[in-house]
Order: sequence, then C-alpha cells, then structure tokens
Amino acid sequence: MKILRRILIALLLIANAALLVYVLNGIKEPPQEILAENVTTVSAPDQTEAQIHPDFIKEEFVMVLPEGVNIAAKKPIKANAFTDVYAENRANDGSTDGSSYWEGTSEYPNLLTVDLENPAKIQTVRVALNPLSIWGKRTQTIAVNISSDGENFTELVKMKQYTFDPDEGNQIQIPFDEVETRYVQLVFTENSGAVGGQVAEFEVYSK
Ligand SMILES: [Ca+2]
Repeated sequence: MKILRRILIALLLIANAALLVYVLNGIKEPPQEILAENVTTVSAPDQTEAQIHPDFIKEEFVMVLPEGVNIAAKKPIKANAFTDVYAENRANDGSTDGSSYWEGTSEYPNLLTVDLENPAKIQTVRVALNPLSIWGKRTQTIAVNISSDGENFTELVKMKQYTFDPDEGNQIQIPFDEVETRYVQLVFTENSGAVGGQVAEFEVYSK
C-alpha cells in the first residue's frame, strides 16, 4: 500500500509540473513579426546646432522712441515721497541701469513731477523701467497731470493701468494731443511689482 501511495504522489507531482509548464507556455507572448512593408522610415534632420521650433521663437522687440526730443532729461524733478535711496533725481538722469530709478512708497498716490523750466509744446510721455528681464512683467496705474505754475495741476491723461513687459522693452508711451505746459506730473496709484510706483526714466517728448 505504501508503495502504491508513493507512486500516486509521484504521479500527482509530475502531473502538476506538466500543468505548470503547459500554463506558462500558454501565457507566453507570441513572437511578433515586423514586416518590412509595414515599416515607415522617417529621416531625422542633421542637427548640428540648437534648433527652436518656430512656435517658440520670440519675436524680436524693436524699440521705437516717440518722435521729437526728450526735454525732461536732467530737469528739476520732485516726488512727494521715495523709498530708501531711490530718490526722484534717479528718474531723469538718462540711465535705466541698476539702481538708477525712483521708487515711491505704499502711501498712494505717488507723485513725480518734472519742471521743464519753460512752457513747451509736448505730445508724448514715456515711462521706462530697467529693460532687463530680472525686472519682471508688472502693471502700474498712472495718470498724467500738467501745470503752468507747479501748484495747480489739471488732468491731461486719465488714470489707467499700463503693463510693463521686459519682452516689450519694459516701457510705456503715453501719447496725447499736443499741449503747452511747464510742469508734467505722473500720478501712481498701483504697482503690481513693488509697494510703490517705479520709474527708471520719465521722459517728455517735444517735436
Ligand atoms: Ca534713471
């Protein structure tokens, strides 16, 4: 009987092993044949230098300054406040580099007034920040006022939000119908990039 039981167990083990081999063979991935006629060959371009897809090429910004001459350069300039060392004389010193900018405070409105010293016919105001991309895109809300005596101002250009974008020179130009004035004032009520208004150069153009 013992021998019979052993033979039976041996037979069962063999049957199990055979079943396992059968199952494993069954689930094996069938070999896939790739036929030459089903293959499409795409030739890659020789790439010997960096390539940019046309969709990602930035259009080169070309700065076009307003017509005429900037008559505000280095003229007497006054702000109602400034932050740290960023005093108003940095806003019309002819440079947009580094720390050469005026910055107002969080107490709006920030006023920046230039005295053209004589009445002049003007057509455009340009407000520039440092054009480098470290000066990230921001908005500033600005109005333009004028005055003949430096005390009584009238609104020339209504308060409006402008976008300063380093991809577009980080500057804005505000054209208006020609007007004769001596004092030109920028009024700031918002800057998304700092606590107060910022100006690297405040320019007033006269044809
Ligand atoms: Ca400056």
